[in-house]
Amino acid sequence: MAVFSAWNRRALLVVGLALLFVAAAASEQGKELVVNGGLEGDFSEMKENIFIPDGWVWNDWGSCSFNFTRQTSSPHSGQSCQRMEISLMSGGVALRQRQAVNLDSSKTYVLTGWFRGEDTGPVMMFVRANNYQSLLGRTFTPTRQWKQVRIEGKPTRSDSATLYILPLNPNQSAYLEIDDVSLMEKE
Ligand SMILES: [Ca+2]
Repeated sequence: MAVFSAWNRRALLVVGLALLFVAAAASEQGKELVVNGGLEGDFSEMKENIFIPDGWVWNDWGSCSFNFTRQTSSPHSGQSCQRMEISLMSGGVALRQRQAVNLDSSKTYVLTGWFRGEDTGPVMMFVRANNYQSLLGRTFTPTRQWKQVRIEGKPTRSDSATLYILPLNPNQSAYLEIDDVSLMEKE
């Protein structure tokens, strides 16, 4: 019995330590620059068939057809994520943060997001300066399962910049779902 309870205590300690490591991995240390990265709360109807939550807006250009909706079916976390349905003829559409942030080229940033989708083609997640130059980011191709994209690095220069998520060349009837977006300035 004494042996059993000693083993039990050790098992509890191991589980406790493992949970500590999980918690450390889940929350990167630093200053979060994304507003409502979880895409939670009320989604406002900004235009017909365009529902977007606080902190975010959209941009579109050229000739394309799309809608933005609140997806509540198995979001990556919380109650909701952002769904984009796109059929482009020419031009493009992006989800972006409403507010620009100031990036410092002497600091390291971690940009992460969770994505799933179909027929999106390559998607770019990046932080863009006012002159359209990308300061930090990369392209990736989502699958139908949630997958995290993580980029760590220093911006190419110090500037005010805005976070964009942009399908570069979606096929007809593409959809993209977005959740848990973060831009962390490391300490
Ligand atoms: Ca969420």
